[in-house]
Amino acid sequence: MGALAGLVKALRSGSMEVVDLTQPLSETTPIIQLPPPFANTPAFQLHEISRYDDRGPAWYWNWFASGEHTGTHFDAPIHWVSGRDGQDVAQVPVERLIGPAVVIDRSEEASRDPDYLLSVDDIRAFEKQHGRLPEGGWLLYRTGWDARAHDQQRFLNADQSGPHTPGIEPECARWLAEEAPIVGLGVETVGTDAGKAHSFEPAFPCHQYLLGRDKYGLTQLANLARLPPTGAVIVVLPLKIVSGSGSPCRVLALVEKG
Ligand code: 23J
Ligand code: MN
Repeated sequence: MGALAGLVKALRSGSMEVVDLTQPLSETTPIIQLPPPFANTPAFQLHEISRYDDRGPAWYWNWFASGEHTGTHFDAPIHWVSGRDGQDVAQVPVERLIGPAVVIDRSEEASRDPDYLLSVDDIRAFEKQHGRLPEGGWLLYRTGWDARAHDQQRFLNADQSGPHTPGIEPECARWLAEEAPIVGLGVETVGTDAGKAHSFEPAFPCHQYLLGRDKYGLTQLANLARLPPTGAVIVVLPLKIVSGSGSPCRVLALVEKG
């Protein structure tokens, strides 16, 4: 049996399941808030064109407005100055949008410390137990932050000193970009970088290092708790926005049931 026939059989028999890693996209989807003097992105907006009425008696349709970096979304290399000569979202090779995923779970640590940062040692410890990070694959970082995604205030978790959300140490971001065989990093938070990453050296190290190395970011993921530490395959589907720096995207995971 060929691989695709096997896939179809597994999906039909239920021995393989499709998990939606996408958060719902609406006016209330949380968006990042940058401090002055920086410009901010608008929230997602849906505008009705007609709904079986005088404007269109037999059809319902809308138009929408949205920032590229809204909700579950994809960061293309060109999003950051370190990747300014790199791919825009329409230029990303599709082979790199489907691949193996591993899940590192630090939800307990992040519930105790919202500024928790993942280190290279953490990844080495994971690799000792589960094998090396996957070639051409994705590291998905579970922090439990998906439980806050319906509430902008709790999701951004900001006080006078700025946002407090878990992330990745600068050295770990460098290591993931330069030494790990992955193509991308996925997180549950509003961006791939920690809330405090504006004060890191370099600032926003996940953006700086990964996008500067032709790697990708994936944010505001849902349902990572339903994935095994290794063995899932994800399909990442940003819109093909010509010259786009990123895009809201649908992310699906294929998981074999044990
Ligand atoms: C613009 C500036 C800073 C950041 C971001 C966007 C993101 O997190 C993003 O969505 O790419 S940190
Ligand atoms: Mn982004």
